[in-house]
Amino acid sequence: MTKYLVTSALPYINGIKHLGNLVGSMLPADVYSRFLRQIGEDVLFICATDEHGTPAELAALEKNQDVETFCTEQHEVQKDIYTRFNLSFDHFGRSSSDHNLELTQHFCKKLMENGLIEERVIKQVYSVDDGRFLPDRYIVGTCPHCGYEAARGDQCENCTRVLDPTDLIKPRSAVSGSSNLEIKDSKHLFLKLPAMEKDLAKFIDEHEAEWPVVVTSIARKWLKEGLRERCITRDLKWGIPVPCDGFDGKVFYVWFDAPIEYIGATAEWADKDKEHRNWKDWWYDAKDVKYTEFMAKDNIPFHTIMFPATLLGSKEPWKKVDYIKGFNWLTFYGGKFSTSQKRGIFTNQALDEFEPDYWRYWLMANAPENSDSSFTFSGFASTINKDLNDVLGNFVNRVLKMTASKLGPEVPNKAEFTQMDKDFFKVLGEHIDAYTKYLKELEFRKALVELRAIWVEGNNYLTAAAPWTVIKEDKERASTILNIAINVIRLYGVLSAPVIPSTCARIMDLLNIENASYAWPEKDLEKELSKVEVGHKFNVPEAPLFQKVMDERVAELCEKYGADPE
Ligand code: B3M
Ligand code: ZN
Repeated sequence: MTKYLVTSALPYINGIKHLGNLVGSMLPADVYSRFLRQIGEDVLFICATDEHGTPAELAALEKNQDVETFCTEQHEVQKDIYTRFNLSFDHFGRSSSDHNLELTQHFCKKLMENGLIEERVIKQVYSVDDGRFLPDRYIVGTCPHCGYEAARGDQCENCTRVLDPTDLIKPRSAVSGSSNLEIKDSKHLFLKLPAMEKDLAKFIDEHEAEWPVVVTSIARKWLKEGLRERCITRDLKWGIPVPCDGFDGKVFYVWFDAPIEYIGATAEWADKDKEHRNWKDWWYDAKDVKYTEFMAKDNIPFHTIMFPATLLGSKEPWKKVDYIKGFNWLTFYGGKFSTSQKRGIFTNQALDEFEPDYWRYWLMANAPENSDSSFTFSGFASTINKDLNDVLGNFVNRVLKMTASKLGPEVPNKAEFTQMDKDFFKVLGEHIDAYTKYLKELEFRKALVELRAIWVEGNNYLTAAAPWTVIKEDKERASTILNIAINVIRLYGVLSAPVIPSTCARIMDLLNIENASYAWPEKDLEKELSKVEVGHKFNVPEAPLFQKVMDERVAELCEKYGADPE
């Protein structure tokens, strides 16, 4: 049997992520993992915080914390947010784990043995007052092209020109502001990507037909522009030490060790139950594993070129990715989410405003799959009101309340199904097939169109069958209709669970089903729709499943989160 390994790009530790980060990796990976579990597959869903590198060091400095304490704290902060979003990771690890250290050093040794790493001496800027080397982007100065005074050593934000730190006029440290800078020689390791060009091209070729265009086009672009040797070490204290002579005080580049943490986190997961779990089953010579990665487009080069180069270059049988689901950007009113400018909505704020399922539904229905998509509060409100409230929420509420008031709070009797019922089962079945197919293909927007259609069909059936009128003359027929409708509610609870799991748990509570099974529906819908049996007691809803988001609320939110109302 195939086993499914699912990883989401690792959220960086330096701060709380915004909604775009969530929809670009972790959330769709969760929807997919939940779906796979519901169809009965063996799934391992892995994520972790990405903790090394200069941004982590500087964020710690800003908070007056040592970087380890900072990372430990921030890991918990992020983990808590993802738990509240109902992300069902099998393990949420840390790239600063011992396993990652061991594995990263292992890969470095293997690459060296295979002649794929070379040492070079390069010139680095050293800040005497900070007592540290400074990466290009932490050297600021005046742009020689436009005169902007806070240009960074890698690029001028004002005129967008790419710069070299030595281009800057009056260069100074972005950490302390000190201009006491020196250029020093420093020895580093370079990964010889050009030597692996053929293998990498072959790897991309093998997947070209299957992977999304956003993924293959970015990989192709890198290959076409010609691969260069890449420096995989840094003059930093915080990170994984380089296990080579003469490299004291140097660590691996964060992008070298971060993807290895997918393996490291799997080992952390296995440690929790050593008797039954073996991380190598998922990663080493693991021919029965189908491995899917989720990420936003800026991470694609590292996952199509850099990480495969590490794995291929080891010449060991490491599991390589089978499918990459890449995402475009989610924008905030067409512009960038920005922490510093307080534009956009961050994951912790999102949870303060609405239940997680409101976000999960909107984000998946509008996932930036084939192009960027834009978040607006009015668009959000309209989706919540129309889809969740008017369609799904209303169906559940109407059926349970009507049944309780007309026939009592038990599932009513059913007689023979009519042609109308059978026609309903048929369309429902068609939409379920399409929904299932799109989820398997990771076409989330299309899947959500089908999910909504599944909910709409229930409402259409109810309107056409009109049990509230029928009951006046034919109680038996009205009972049958409501029996079907209650069973449809359970079916919705199962089908919607990958996307809106807490709502589905509430649906199962309303139906008074203990330890509900979320097993994906069988082909035979008539059988599926008789699972809530005649006479079963259900609970009458006290409040609707969803609350509408009104215009005044939209205006408030726009004000609060720096949106320009349309
Ligand atoms: N941490 C994503 C980012 O911060 C990066 C992903 C690593 S995946 C191995 O842009
Ligand atoms: Zn400039």
